[in-house]
Amino acid sequence: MSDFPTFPAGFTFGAATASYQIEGAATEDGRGPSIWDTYAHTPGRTADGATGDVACDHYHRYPEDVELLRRLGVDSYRFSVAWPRVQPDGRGPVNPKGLDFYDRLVDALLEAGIAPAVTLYHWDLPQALEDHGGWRVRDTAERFADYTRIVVDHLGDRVGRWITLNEPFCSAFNGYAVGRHAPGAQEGTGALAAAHHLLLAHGLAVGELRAAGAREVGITLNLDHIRPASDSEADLGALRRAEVLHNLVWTEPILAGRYPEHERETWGAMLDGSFRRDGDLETISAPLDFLGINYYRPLLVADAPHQRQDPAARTAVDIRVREVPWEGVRHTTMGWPVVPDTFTELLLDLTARYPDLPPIHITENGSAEDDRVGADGQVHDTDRVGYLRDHLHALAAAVDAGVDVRGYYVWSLLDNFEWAFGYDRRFGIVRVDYDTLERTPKDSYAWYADLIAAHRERTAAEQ
Ligand code: GBH
Repeated sequence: MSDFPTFPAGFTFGAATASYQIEGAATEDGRGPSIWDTYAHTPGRTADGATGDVACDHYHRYPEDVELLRRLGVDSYRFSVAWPRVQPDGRGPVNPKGLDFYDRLVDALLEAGIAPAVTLYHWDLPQALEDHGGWRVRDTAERFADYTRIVVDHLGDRVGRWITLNEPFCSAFNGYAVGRHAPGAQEGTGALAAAHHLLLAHGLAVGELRAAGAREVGITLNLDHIRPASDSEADLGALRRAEVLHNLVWTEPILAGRYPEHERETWGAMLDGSFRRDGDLETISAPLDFLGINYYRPLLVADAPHQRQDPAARTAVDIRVREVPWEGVRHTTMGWPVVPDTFTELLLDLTARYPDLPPIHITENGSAEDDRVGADGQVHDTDRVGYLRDHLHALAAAVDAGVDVRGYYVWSLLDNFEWAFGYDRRFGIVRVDYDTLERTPKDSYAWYADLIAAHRERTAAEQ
């Protein structure tokens, strides 16, 4: 009991998921294909050829999942809407059956006393839009604004919290430069254009959400706490380049209305690119009610040679940086080092850099662990409990130091489709048996439920 961190009254506790990772029902009720259907069905792209065709079958089992949330005691549930369910071609006609599903889900949540927090885009771009250039082209940002209007017109009477994009870093750079996410491209300027158009899509969507009277509007970024492998000039240079790639390309336009001016050699296209138009940065920097942050692990970086000799062949992530292993700490099954203090430091650094930062919601935090079902049929995931406990303590330390954090969403409610890793990595606080689709709450679920209950009891007593 005493190892529970404490948070201010009114703090939001939640759990998060994303459409393609849990829904399944990939061809049902008029859903169109997304870039992740295409990617996952391409041989060699995902572990064991895993796809989201069935996933957790949440599309059919959502009542059971809402009941799990209710028993957990969360204030809020963060899920994403699949664009290709709502607009199968990414433009034009609306698919009413797709909207119906989110209607049922939102109503079930409200019935259970849980506030829905909707992410409008968690990586499942309609394939039809990718066929016309995807995020490389400006039209996709404009189509996203149309789609946003459709969803907010439909759900805005019942949904208060809106997140435009989840981790545009991943969409732009994993998708169009590293190639380990859909659509699997490895490009230079194409990936930088994608980054800009994602930012623009965010800004245009904020405008639509405001026009519809949305209560709370934000975006979710995966920001990193990055350290140099040494204090050599070369490694400090690598640190500066990595900080632009991971953090500043996103925070500078959104929070300060500008692109980072340094490291011009690497990022000049963001400043001068033909894909930019006057007024874009103004759109992108529209004020937000909150900033969502996903945090998992710190990065250690060192100077490195370019991956490709020919400058014309270089991708946008070929920035002479290599990741160095973080020694002397535990690593999760993602291979990620567990260093909870870096969570506090990230939040303090961010607040120091942007004094006018909007309130923060931690929209994801959690760990993939080597879960085993014990002889008693239960999952005693002590490593995950330790990870959550230590990161919540680190978060409470940031709050105590004055960082304005309003909420925390654990990733994830359920074991699910972990992108290129397929079903091989388990992040859930509820186990999913992928043969029977049976759900079994893990020890971490019980621990999180107890933490929430203790918070309620303590803050009620304070009143
Ligand atoms: C978040 O991404 C996502 O929002 C969430 O969907 C995801 O499940 C969760 O974290 C856990 O990863 O497939 O080889 O490119 C955080 C960034 C994206 C980093 C997926 C790891 C997998 C490596 N993660 N990536 S690969």
